[in-house]
Amino acid sequence: MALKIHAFPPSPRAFKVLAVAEYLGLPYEFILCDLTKGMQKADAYAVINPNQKMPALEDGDFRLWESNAIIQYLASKKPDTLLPLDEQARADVARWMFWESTTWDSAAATLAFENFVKGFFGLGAPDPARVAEGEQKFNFAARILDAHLKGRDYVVGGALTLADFSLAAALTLAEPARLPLAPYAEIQRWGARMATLPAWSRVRAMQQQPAPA
Ligand SMILES: N[C@@H](CCC(=O)N[C@@H](CS)C(=O)NCC(=O)O)C(=O)O
Repeated sequence: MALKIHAFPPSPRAFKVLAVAEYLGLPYEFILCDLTKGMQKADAYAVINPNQKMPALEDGDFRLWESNAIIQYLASKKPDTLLPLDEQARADVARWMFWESTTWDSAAATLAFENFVKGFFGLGAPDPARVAEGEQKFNFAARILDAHLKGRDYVVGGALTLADFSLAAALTLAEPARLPLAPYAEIQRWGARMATLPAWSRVRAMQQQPAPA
């Protein structure tokens, strides 16, 4: 039975899940969880994810939410591809994915909400105080990631891992979220490399498709 992925592609959290599934060539059924229609609030969906948020995954009776947990599960289907077997490299990938959840995603999401999501959902103008807070959090995190990427093509070791997918997903909203990336040449270089992946382009195309009526 194919995996089912419930996702709203414009969201970076959905993007990372779809991009990993595409990269690994895993057969999956894409189920649009259209946030513009409030599909995440449907009773049937709350059974899959009681947080009433997407993304979520179903693998037979097994249900999983939290985008980083989902990509970890997807990678476990193709061992030693995006999740190294070496224990220290694996811990390093986990470190960056936790940092993504606690620090990087939270900074990028604040700016995405103020500068993009509010307009998208007609929720009013960006709040300058929240934008300033988001920029401060983003700059704090971006300085760390940019310094780490100096001299590296990928976040962990010399190969592509889940850490790259998890972190780079936020860059897909860089423009509308107005992420202040200009000072961070290393992040831009690494992000441009990620964008050359065919899996990346395929999910970018899904982001651009209008939701079916
Ligand atoms: N930490 C969660 C965050 C999931 C999340 O916040 N999803 C948002 C969109 S990016 C959502 O579905 N929001 C709908 C709502 O809050 O009603 C993950 O990474 O999966």
